This record gives sequence, C-alpha cells and structure tokens, in this order.
Amino acid sequence: MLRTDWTRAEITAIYNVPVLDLIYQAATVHRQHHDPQEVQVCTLLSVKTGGCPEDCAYCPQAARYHTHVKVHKLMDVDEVLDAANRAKESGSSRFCMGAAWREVRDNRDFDKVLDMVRGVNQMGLEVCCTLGMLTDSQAQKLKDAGLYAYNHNLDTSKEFYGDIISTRTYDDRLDTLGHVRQAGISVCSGGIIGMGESHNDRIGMLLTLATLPQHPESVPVNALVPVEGTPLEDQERVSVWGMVRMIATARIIMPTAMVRLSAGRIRMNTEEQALCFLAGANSIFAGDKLLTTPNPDVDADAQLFQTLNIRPKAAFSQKERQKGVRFELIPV
Ligand code: SAM
Ligand code: DTB
Ligand code: SF4
Repeated sequence: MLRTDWTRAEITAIYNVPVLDLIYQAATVHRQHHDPQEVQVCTLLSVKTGGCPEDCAYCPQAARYHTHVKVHKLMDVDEVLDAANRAKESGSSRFCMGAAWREVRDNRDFDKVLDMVRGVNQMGLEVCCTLGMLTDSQAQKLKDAGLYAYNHNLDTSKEFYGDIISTRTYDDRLDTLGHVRQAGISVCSGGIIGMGESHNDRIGMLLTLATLPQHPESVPVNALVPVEGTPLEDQERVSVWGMVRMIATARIIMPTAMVRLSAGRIRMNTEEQALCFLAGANSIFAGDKLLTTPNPDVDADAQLFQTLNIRPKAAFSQKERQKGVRFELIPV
C-alpha cells in the first residue's frame, strides 16, 4: 500500500537504520515493485543555457555568478530533434529538455518548446521538460503537445531552502508541482545533497515529497556538482553513504517511484554506483554532459551495464504498452 501520511519520526527512523540493514530493506522493497535488472536511461539536453535571473547557489547557469557556462539562446527545433534521435539510438528511453528560465512565458520560445515536445513524442521517447515555474494553462499546453513528465525539484527542505535560493519560494515550487499533476503529466521531483544541509534537511525534503497528495513518479537524487564561480564551489564531495541513505529511504517510503541516481556519477566508481542501484536507484542520466557539467560517456555506461548485468528499460510503463502506446526496445 502506498502511504502519503508518513511522519517525520517514521522517516527519521528509516533514514537512521544501520546502513547495511537499510540497503537490505530498500533492496527488498525494490524487488517487490520493480525488476532490479532494469534501469531507466534518460538523456538530458540543455535547450536554453545560462543567463538565468535566479540565484540558486548551486547553479552554474545563474547570470549573477561568473562560471564557465556560455549563454546560448533557445536551440532550433531541428537541432533538438537530431539530439533526441541520437539519444534514442544510444539506448535512452526518456529525453529531458532543460531551459535556464525562472518560469515559462507565453511567447514564441514556448511555442518552439511545444514543437520540440511534439517531435520527441513522435519518436516514441518519453519526453520530459524542466523549464522552471509553470501556470496551469502552460502545463495543459505541454500535456496537449505530448509531454510525458515534468522535472521540478524541491532541491532541499523548506527550512534550508532560503539559504540556497532567495528569488523564489518553496511554495512557488509546490504550486508548479500541483499544476503539473493537475494537467495529468508525470511528476519528477527530488533534490540535491552536499550543499551544507543537515540530515534533518535531507529527511525534511523526503517528507515533503512522500506526503504530496500523490508521490512523484520519479525522484532524482543529485549529488552537488560544485562549479567554480558559484557560492557552493568549495563544498566537499558527498560520500557514497550519503547518496545511499537518501536513495534507500526514498525507495522505502515511495516504493513505486523511479529513483534516479542523477548528478554526481562522474565522481563515482562502478562499485559506488552498484551500491546505489542495490539501495533502490533504477534510473540514470546518460550522455557525456548533464546540462552543463560532465557525466560518464556512453561507453563507460555500456561497460557499467555489462558489469552489473543490468539493462535499459523500454519507454513507457507496462500498463501503457498494453494500451497500445508506441514504444521501442533499444539494447545498449
Ligand atoms: N531552471 C529550471 C529550474 O530551476 O527548475 C530547470 C533547470 S535546473 C538546472 C534543474 C535542476 O538541476 C535544479 O533544480 C537542480 O536540482 C539541478 N542542478 C542544477 N545545478 C546543479 C549542480 N551544480 N549540482 C547538482 N544538481 C544541480
Ligand atoms: C535533475 O534532478 N538533475 C538534472 C535534471 N534534473 C534536470 C540536472 C543536473 C544538472 C547538474 C548541473 C549541470 O550540468 O548544469
Ligand atoms: Fe536558473 Fe534553474 Fe539554475 Fe536556478 S537552477 S539558476 S532557476 S537554471
């Protein structure tokens, strides 16, 4: 039974279980709801890069920080569809387009994004976007264009949020998640660890996600990628045990969600990533770039999948496939 009435005390107790027992419990829950050999492979593309007016302390794309990121206006639809095709050919079943916007505006750029969504959907890929805040009518337009999922992270706890971002509120984030859910789009929401938050903040973020009216279908767990020029450039690397605790707790309290081992894989070896999969992660971002920072390349991931005997998950859920939604199985 899926629970949306978790208490802080319950989640804290799970989070603090001795780590090997925690992995065992999470691995058990994982096997009740998912095929442990299947890992969803998603490809990210930054369709509009840098120059963002927000002040997210982790983000290399915020205009106010001086980072290596080169500003790039919204890409052309054809270029994006070419990239989606390459992602599909290399084994991805989900294609996620990111824009360094505070919020979506109803203008020609949004119309272009809607064309991108239509095109990627027609390729039989699960199409996802992360474009900042959305109104309910924008969410509906994305849904009508064929958007499958929308990524909008809570990033951290409500209490720590103000230390990281001042240009929008936690409630703004929750409102957008509500609009996405209302439009019938699959919700992708998680956060980042390693920003100087406490264990209580990590637990607080999981509590908010697991007590939404409905769990997100996908929960990305990012390890901070510290980028030179951002206020968090000197943060220490999070240990694999930090990632494992987050992933395992998310797996236990949101058993049917896809838990995504997201940013930070570039600094993890095969064994560390294997621990994360054992703890219940069943999705990754593939391709040598996330949005603006490096990620393991396709060859390294093909090797990872071979070593761990895991395989990429096909697009769309079993239920939708039975209803006749287009999909293709692409081996790596
Ligand atoms: N501008 C939109 C927004 O903020 O929702 C979409 C793009 S934004 C870059 C997507 C997510 O990437 C952020 O919410 C954050 O969780 C993650 N992210 C950004 N920079 C990161 C970093 N340096 N390390 C880890 N995750 C990061
Ligand atoms: C998410 O949770 N992580 C991805 C995706 N959703 C959009 C982004 C990670 C970005 C890491 C920093 C960068 O490459 O710019
Ligand atoms: Fe802008 Fe998103 Fe980066 Fe924040 S995380 S600065 S909103 S691109």
